[in-house]
Amino acid sequence: MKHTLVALAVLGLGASGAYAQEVVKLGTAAPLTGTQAHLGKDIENGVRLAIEEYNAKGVTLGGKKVKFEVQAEDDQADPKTATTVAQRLADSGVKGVIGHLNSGASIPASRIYNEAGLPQVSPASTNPKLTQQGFKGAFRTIANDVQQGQAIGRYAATKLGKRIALIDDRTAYGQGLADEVDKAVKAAGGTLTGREFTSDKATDFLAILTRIKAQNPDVIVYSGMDTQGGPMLKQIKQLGITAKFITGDGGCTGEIAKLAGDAIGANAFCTQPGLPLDKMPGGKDFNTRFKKRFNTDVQIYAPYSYDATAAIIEAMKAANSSDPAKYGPFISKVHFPGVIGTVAFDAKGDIKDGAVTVYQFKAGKWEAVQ
Ligand code: ABU
Repeated sequence: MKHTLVALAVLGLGASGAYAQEVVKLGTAAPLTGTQAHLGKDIENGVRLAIEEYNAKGVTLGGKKVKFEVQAEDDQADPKTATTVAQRLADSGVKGVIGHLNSGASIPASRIYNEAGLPQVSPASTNPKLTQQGFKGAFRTIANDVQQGQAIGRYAATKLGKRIALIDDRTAYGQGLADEVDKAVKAAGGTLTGREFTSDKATDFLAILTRIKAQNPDVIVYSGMDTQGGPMLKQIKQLGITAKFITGDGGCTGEIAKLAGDAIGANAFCTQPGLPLDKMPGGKDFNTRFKKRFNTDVQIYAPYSYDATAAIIEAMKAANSSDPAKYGPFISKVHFPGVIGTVAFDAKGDIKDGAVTVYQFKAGKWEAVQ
């Protein structure tokens, strides 16, 4: 039943007569509504662009021309909803999943994909646990938070100041990254003045920022998403705190600047696990095609979701099959020039040679500084 729904043979007319074209459905899941919808849509658009370009080039599997289609699901950045949409994707017979955005969604969903035998490639979830659970089908095209946490902690303690206050949003991403930053700050000779918590729904940070102000840190490290980071920067300014501010990829967006308004400046830094878009081998050309197709800028994750989709399709081509049981083992063997660089995975399913870039907010935008 599952297979007849998805591996639906449709009749088309080619130059030489009738041919059977098989529809291969891929799933993608991310927050498509709510405060993180701009990032979720970025992921979905990357998937759509990849699929449209593969369809235009033409892919033949098992002797049949295939047409890729996308089933996009909204997980609302919520762990429970993520498991519901993961089950829906598995039940509707998609052949692989690109997603989710949030580690707190990807990790619980990964259990369902694993049970269904469905490969999952996340373009954004950076909590190390995703690929440490022993699930053969779990991959990511973005460096993880061990690498990112080390970069933030080391940069903060060696370039921005020794006394560091940490805030995290208690999500799998926020807490996990903050734990890595904590270790890296200490390893680099810095001191934690305090560690505060908020949530990924909060808008008022005055109480925790007042406590942080009393600690007089050189740097505030915020481990969470841009929707909280923007208002937090405003409240940092409101309280007259002059500490430098650094955040990870969840806050390393144009959106945080929009939300912060004039409260963001050269005191603000962020990191992204990957190269800047214009330094990615395929970045400039990707940016042009993406803007032409969607009339919007890349937020952050679209190149990673484009390459995640490509990894699945390249594995299908290598296996000459869209059957997850047949092509799944080929994902770990892919090695191709993607937008982000060479796409190849280590034994756990993490992208090989993942880089981390540090940015500073200068002249109205994020500029790579390291
Ligand atoms: N990597 C930052 C945002 C996504 C996550 O939760 O991992």
